[in-house]
Amino acid sequence: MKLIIANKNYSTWSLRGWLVLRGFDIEFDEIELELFTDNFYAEIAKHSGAAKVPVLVDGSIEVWDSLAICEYVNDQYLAGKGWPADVAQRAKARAFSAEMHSGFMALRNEMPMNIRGRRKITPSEACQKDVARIDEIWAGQWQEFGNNGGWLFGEYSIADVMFAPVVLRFITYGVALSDDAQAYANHVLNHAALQQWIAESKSDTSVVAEDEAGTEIG
Ligand SMILES: N[C@@H](CCC(=O)N[C@@H](CS)C(=O)NCC(=O)O)C(=O)O
Repeated sequence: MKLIIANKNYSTWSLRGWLVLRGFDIEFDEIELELFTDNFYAEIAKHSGAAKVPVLVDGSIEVWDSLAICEYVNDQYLAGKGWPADVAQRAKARAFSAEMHSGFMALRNEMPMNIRGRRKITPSEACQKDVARIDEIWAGQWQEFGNNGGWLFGEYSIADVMFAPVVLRFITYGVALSDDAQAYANHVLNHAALQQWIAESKSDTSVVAEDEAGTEIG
Protein backbone atom coordinates (compact mmCIF):
# COMPACT_ATOMS: atom_id res chain seq x y z
CA MET A 1 0.00 0.00 0.00
CA LYS A 2 1.34 3.47 -0.80
CA LEU A 3 0.31 6.94 0.28
CA ILE A 4 1.04 9.88 -2.00
CA ILE A 5 1.57 13.08 -0.07
CA ALA A 6 3.19 16.51 -0.53
CA ASN A 7 5.53 18.92 1.27
CA LYS A 8 5.59 17.94 4.95
CA ASN A 9 6.01 21.53 6.13
CA TYR A 10 2.78 22.67 4.48
CA SER A 11 0.41 19.91 3.47
CA THR A 12 -2.26 19.50 6.15
CA TRP A 13 -4.38 17.06 4.20
CA SER A 14 -1.34 14.89 3.55
CA LEU A 15 -0.65 14.87 7.28
CA ARG A 16 -4.14 13.57 7.96
CA GLY A 17 -3.81 10.71 5.49
CA TRP A 18 -0.39 9.86 6.90
CA LEU A 19 -1.48 10.06 10.57
CA VAL A 20 -4.37 7.66 10.18
CA LEU A 21 -1.88 5.05 8.94
CA ARG A 22 1.13 5.79 11.15
CA GLY A 23 -0.98 6.51 14.24
CA PHE A 24 -2.67 3.11 13.96
CA ASP A 25 0.63 1.34 13.14
CA ILE A 26 -0.35 0.30 9.63
CA GLU A 27 2.52 -0.43 7.21
CA PHE A 28 2.70 1.68 4.06
CA ASP A 29 5.16 3.24 1.65
CA GLU A 30 5.09 6.95 1.16
CA ILE A 31 5.71 8.98 -1.95
CA GLU A 32 6.28 12.68 -1.43
CA LEU A 33 5.63 15.07 -4.31
CA GLU A 34 6.42 18.76 -4.40
CA LEU A 35 3.27 20.90 -4.50
CA PHE A 36 2.44 22.95 -7.60
CA THR A 37 5.19 21.44 -9.78
CA ASP A 38 4.72 19.78 -13.18
CA ASN A 39 5.89 16.50 -11.67
CA PHE A 40 3.21 16.77 -8.95
CA TYR A 41 0.39 17.04 -11.50
CA ALA A 42 1.88 14.37 -13.78
CA GLU A 43 2.24 11.85 -10.95
CA ILE A 44 -1.05 12.57 -9.21
CA ALA A 45 -2.96 12.34 -12.52
CA LYS A 46 -2.00 8.65 -12.67
CA HIS A 47 -4.17 8.02 -9.61
CA SER A 48 -6.69 10.81 -9.12
CA GLY A 49 -8.79 13.03 -11.36
CA ALA A 50 -9.09 15.40 -8.40
CA ALA A 51 -5.35 16.12 -8.75
CA LYS A 52 -4.82 16.66 -5.03
CA VAL A 53 -2.99 14.86 -2.26
CA PRO A 54 -3.29 12.69 -0.31
CA VAL A 55 -4.07 9.65 -2.41
CA LEU A 56 -3.95 6.12 -1.02
CA VAL A 57 -3.19 3.32 -3.47
CA ASP A 58 -3.92 -0.15 -2.13
CA GLY A 59 -3.53 -2.66 -4.95
CA SER A 60 -6.18 -1.77 -7.48
CA ILE A 61 -8.00 0.50 -5.04
CA GLU A 62 -7.30 4.23 -5.25
CA VAL A 63 -8.73 6.55 -2.62
CA TRP A 64 -8.37 10.32 -2.86
CA ASP A 65 -9.44 12.82 -0.18
CA SER A 66 -8.23 12.58 3.41
CA LEU A 67 -11.56 11.76 5.03
CA ALA A 68 -12.34 9.07 2.46
CA ILE A 69 -8.88 7.60 3.16
CA CYS A 70 -9.66 7.57 6.90
CA GLU A 71 -12.93 5.76 6.23
CA TYR A 72 -11.26 3.25 3.91
CA VAL A 73 -8.54 2.51 6.47
CA ASN A 74 -11.21 2.19 9.15
CA ASP A 75 -13.14 -0.36 7.07
CA GLN A 76 -10.26 -2.30 5.61
CA TYR A 77 -7.60 -2.29 8.35
CA LEU A 78 -9.17 -1.28 11.66
CA ALA A 79 -12.40 -3.27 11.74
CA GLY A 80 -14.22 -0.06 12.66
CA LYS A 81 -11.85 0.88 15.50
CA GLY A 82 -10.91 4.15 13.83
CA TRP A 83 -14.03 5.64 15.41
CA PRO A 84 -15.30 5.37 19.01
CA ALA A 85 -17.29 2.18 19.70
CA ASP A 86 -20.35 3.84 21.25
CA VAL A 87 -22.84 4.89 18.57
CA ALA A 88 -23.53 8.33 20.07
CA GLN A 89 -19.82 9.04 20.51
CA ARG A 90 -19.14 7.75 17.01
CA ALA A 91 -21.75 10.11 15.58
CA LYS A 92 -20.19 13.02 17.47
CA ALA A 93 -16.68 12.10 16.34
CA ARG A 94 -17.86 11.94 12.74
CA ALA A 95 -19.66 15.28 13.10
CA PHE A 96 -16.51 16.95 14.49
CA SER A 97 -14.45 15.44 11.68
CA ALA A 98 -16.90 16.54 8.99
CA GLU A 99 -17.00 20.01 10.57
CA MET A 100 -13.22 20.18 10.26
CA HIS A 101 -13.17 18.74 6.76
CA SER A 102 -15.76 21.12 5.32
CA GLY A 103 -15.39 24.20 7.51
CA PHE A 104 -13.08 26.58 9.37
CA MET A 105 -12.39 28.34 6.07
CA ALA A 106 -11.14 31.60 7.61
CA LEU A 107 -8.71 29.75 9.86
CA ARG A 108 -7.53 27.59 6.97
CA ASN A 109 -7.00 30.62 4.74
CA GLU A 110 -5.40 32.91 7.29
CA MET A 111 -3.30 30.38 9.20
CA PRO A 112 -1.82 27.96 6.66
CA MET A 113 0.19 25.11 8.16
CA ASN A 114 3.84 26.11 8.12
CA ILE A 115 5.51 23.90 10.70
CA ARG A 116 8.93 25.53 10.61
CA GLY A 117 7.51 29.08 10.71
CA ARG A 118 6.84 31.33 13.68
CA ARG A 119 4.63 34.01 12.15
CA LYS A 120 2.50 36.94 13.21
CA ILE A 121 -0.87 37.56 11.58
CA THR A 122 -3.87 39.70 12.50
CA PRO A 123 -6.76 37.24 12.45
CA SER A 124 -10.09 38.42 11.08
CA GLU A 125 -13.25 38.18 13.18
CA ALA A 126 -14.23 35.07 11.23
CA CYS A 127 -10.87 33.47 12.00
CA GLN A 128 -11.21 34.32 15.69
CA LYS A 129 -14.64 32.67 15.64
CA ASP A 130 -13.08 29.55 14.12
CA VAL A 131 -10.42 29.49 16.84
CA ALA A 132 -13.09 29.90 19.54
CA ARG A 133 -15.08 26.99 18.11
CA ILE A 134 -12.02 24.75 18.04
CA ASP A 135 -11.20 25.75 21.60
CA GLU A 136 -14.76 24.83 22.59
CA ILE A 137 -14.48 21.39 20.95
CA TRP A 138 -11.07 20.55 22.40
CA ALA A 139 -11.82 21.91 25.88
CA GLY A 140 -15.19 20.14 26.08
CA GLN A 141 -13.69 16.81 25.08
CA TRP A 142 -10.70 17.29 27.39
CA GLN A 143 -13.07 17.85 30.32
CA GLU A 144 -14.69 14.52 29.47
CA PHE A 145 -11.62 12.48 28.49
CA GLY A 146 -8.53 14.35 29.70
CA ASN A 147 -8.13 11.90 32.57
CA ASN A 148 -9.23 8.94 30.52
CA GLY A 149 -6.95 8.58 27.51
CA GLY A 150 -6.57 12.25 26.63
CA TRP A 151 -7.70 11.97 23.01
CA LEU A 152 -10.93 13.65 21.90
CA PHE A 153 -12.88 10.47 22.63
CA GLY A 154 -10.46 8.88 25.12
CA GLU A 155 -8.68 6.55 22.71
CA TYR A 156 -6.94 7.82 19.55
CA SER A 157 -9.48 8.12 16.74
CA ILE A 158 -9.96 9.64 13.31
CA ALA A 159 -11.32 12.76 15.01
CA ASP A 160 -7.83 13.40 16.46
CA VAL A 161 -6.30 12.82 13.04
CA MET A 162 -8.54 15.48 11.53
CA PHE A 163 -7.61 18.14 14.10
CA ALA A 164 -3.88 17.41 14.46
CA PRO A 165 -2.72 19.91 11.78
CA VAL A 166 -4.60 22.66 13.64
CA VAL A 167 -2.38 22.05 16.68
CA LEU A 168 0.62 22.84 14.48
CA ARG A 169 -1.03 25.91 12.96
CA PHE A 170 -1.70 27.30 16.45
CA ILE A 171 1.98 26.93 17.38
CA THR A 172 3.11 28.76 14.23
CA TYR A 173 0.81 31.73 14.88
CA GLY A 174 1.11 31.71 18.69
CA VAL A 175 -2.63 31.23 19.26
CA ALA A 176 -3.60 31.36 22.96
CA LEU A 177 -6.08 28.71 24.05
CA SER A 178 -8.02 27.95 27.23
CA ASP A 179 -6.17 25.68 29.67
CA ASP A 180 -8.25 22.61 28.77
CA ALA A 181 -7.90 23.13 25.01
CA GLN A 182 -4.16 23.68 25.45
CA ALA A 183 -3.90 20.48 27.48
CA TYR A 184 -5.45 18.58 24.57
CA ALA A 185 -3.13 20.33 22.09
CA ASN A 186 -0.12 19.31 24.21
CA HIS A 187 -1.35 15.72 24.28
CA VAL A 188 -1.55 15.66 20.48
CA LEU A 189 1.86 17.27 20.15
CA ASN A 190 3.44 14.56 22.29
CA HIS A 191 2.17 11.80 20.01
CA ALA A 192 5.12 9.83 18.58
CA ALA A 193 3.61 9.75 15.08
CA LEU A 194 3.14 13.52 14.99
CA GLN A 195 6.65 14.02 16.36
CA GLN A 196 7.96 11.86 13.52
CA TRP A 197 6.14 13.99 10.93
CA ILE A 198 7.48 17.20 12.53
CA ALA A 199 11.03 15.81 12.51
CA GLU A 200 10.70 14.77 8.87
CA SER A 201 9.21 18.15 7.93
CA LYS A 202 12.56 19.70 8.85
CA SER A 203 14.14 18.28 5.71
CA ASP A 204 11.42 19.92 3.61
CA THR A 205 13.20 23.06 2.44
CA SER A 206 10.59 24.09 -0.13
CA VAL A 207 9.03 27.53 0.17
CA VAL A 208 5.40 27.89 -0.91
CA ALA A 209 4.91 31.66 -1.01
CA GLU A 210 1.13 31.60 -0.61
CA ASP A 211 1.47 29.59 2.62
CA GLU A 212 3.91 32.05 4.17
CA ALA A 213 1.20 34.14 5.81
CA GLY A 214 1.89 37.23 7.91
CA THR A 215 5.35 38.29 9.01
CA GLU A 216 8.16 36.34 10.55
CA ILE A 217 8.65 36.65 14.30
CA GLY A 218 12.30 37.39 15.06
N1 LIG B 1 -10.50 17.86 0.65
C1 LIG B 1 -9.23 17.35 0.18
C2 LIG B 1 -8.26 18.50 0.07
C3 LIG B 1 -6.95 18.08 -0.56
C4 LIG B 1 -6.06 19.28 -0.87
O1 LIG B 1 -6.53 20.42 -1.03
N2 LIG B 1 -4.74 19.01 -0.98
C5 LIG B 1 -3.78 20.04 -1.36
C6 LIG B 1 -2.50 19.93 -0.53
S1 LIG B 1 -2.74 20.11 1.20
C7 LIG B 1 -3.36 19.85 -2.80
O2 LIG B 1 -3.19 18.74 -3.26
N3 LIG B 1 -3.16 20.95 -3.53
C8 LIG B 1 -2.66 20.91 -4.87
C9 LIG B 1 -3.45 21.80 -5.79
O3 LIG B 1 -4.47 22.36 -5.32
O4 LIG B 1 -3.06 21.95 -6.94
C10 LIG B 1 -8.75 16.27 1.16
O5 LIG B 1 -9.30 16.20 2.25
O6 LIG B 1 -7.89 15.45 0.82
